[in-house]
This record gives sequence, structure tokens and C-alpha cells, in this order.
Amino acid sequence: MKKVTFVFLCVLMIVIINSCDFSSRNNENGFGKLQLNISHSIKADTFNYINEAGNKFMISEIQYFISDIKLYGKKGDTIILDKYNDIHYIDTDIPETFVYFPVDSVKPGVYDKMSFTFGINEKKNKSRLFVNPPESFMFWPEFLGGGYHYMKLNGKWLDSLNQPKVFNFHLGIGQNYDEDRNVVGFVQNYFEVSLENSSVEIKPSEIAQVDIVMQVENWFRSPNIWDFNKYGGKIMQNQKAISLACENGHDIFLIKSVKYKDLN
Ligand SMILES: [Cu+2]
Repeated sequence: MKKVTFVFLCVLMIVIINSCDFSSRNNENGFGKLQLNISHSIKADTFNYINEAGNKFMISEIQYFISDIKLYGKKGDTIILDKYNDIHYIDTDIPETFVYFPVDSVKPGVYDKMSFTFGINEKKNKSRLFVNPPESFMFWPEFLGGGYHYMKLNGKWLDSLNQPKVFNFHLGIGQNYDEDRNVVGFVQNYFEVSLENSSVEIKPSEIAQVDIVMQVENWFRSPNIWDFNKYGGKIMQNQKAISLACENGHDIFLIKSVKYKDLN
């Protein structure tokens, strides 16, 4: 019995030593990593902003998910950074969430383009995926399709009588309804954001730290001019509005700069 335990321990040690060796060799071998540092263009809680439809507005908070960062190589190869922390939550009230550091080791080289999913794709966006807050607070009601909000963008606008009104610009799974307002189907609204000028070089044993900004005003800009007086404060049960809002998401992120930091 003791002999068996001893042999087992020996095997275990070999496995551990080998795997440690492998991971350090991975770094030495010169794989790099990518990190996103996210900021937001708007100061919260002030009515300093006016959109293209002429609505004066303020933002109180933004909470959202981005997932599955993709890097597009020169030879048409695509890398998806989806090991373990493939879904990242960002909350304008929680500065620690502004840094997204996927664990994936990335082959060094110049990548032509970077993109990621805004929200969570249908395979992964299932109820009870997150058990702890703040992520769990993002749940999307079961009868509206379940899973999680892609984004909660909350604030107020001044209506046509100049009265402040609350808006919940919330994105997630949409619904199709029949004439009696029964849900007859669901619509996946997550989308891919391709970053402009997002050629990025991954250097051996270094972290490419990419600073990106969410240009919050762009949610209301193009191709669809967003008028809060037209769409109202709640859109979670309005697939038409959600889909127009998601179309506006194509240019919300801008790359500011790329810095490099030693991996070790
Ligand atoms: Cu909501």
C-alpha cells in the first residue's frame, strides 16, 4: 500500500515539475500577452452632453461585458483569447474592472487587426453563468430570453418639456412578439466590434498594453440618430430599438495607445 502511494507521489511530482517547466519555457520561448486598459469618454452625473437628436443627457453608470478578443494574423490565421477569463465585466464605478488581462499566451508577431464580442455570444450567454456580484447583477430576465445584459447604460435626458427622465439603455437578447404580445422567439443581439487602426505587435515575453476608450456619445450617433423622446427610457422589450442601438456600437471603441511591459 505504502509503495503504491510512493509511486503515485513520484508520478505526481514529475507531472508538476514538467508542467511548471512547460509554463516557464512558454514564457522564455517568447510568447507574449495582451492587456486592455479601458477608459470612458464621459464624466458621470452631469448634464454636459447633447446628442445629435438634440437631447441633453447625463450618464450615471455603464456596466457591460466584452468577450472573446480576436487577433487577426497576416496569413489569415485568427487567434481567440478565450482561455478561462474569456468574458470580462466592466463597470464605470469599479476601477479594477478597467483592466482586462486574458491569461492566454500569444505567439509574437504583428497582427493586422483586433476585435472582440460586445456582450456574450449565444453559446455562453446562459442563465446562472455568474453566481457572484457584480456580474450576477447583470442577469437578463428569463422571460425576455435569459442570460445576461450585454450592457446597462443608465442616465437621464431632458424631455421635450425640459423635464429630467430616467433612461435604461439596456442591451441583451431581444424578443419577437405576436399581435397579442406573446413572446414567440428570441433574437441574439451580441455583435463584433472591430477596432480601427488596431494593428498590434505582440513582442516576446512582453505584455502589449492597449489603451482603449469607449466613446460613449457614439452610442447615439451613427448610423442611427438616437432620440430619447422617440424610443423612451426602456428598450429591453423593444427589439427594433435594441437592434438600432447595437448598430451604433460599431465605432464606440477607439485605440489611444499601445505600451509594452516586461512579462516577468
Ligand atoms: Cu435591463
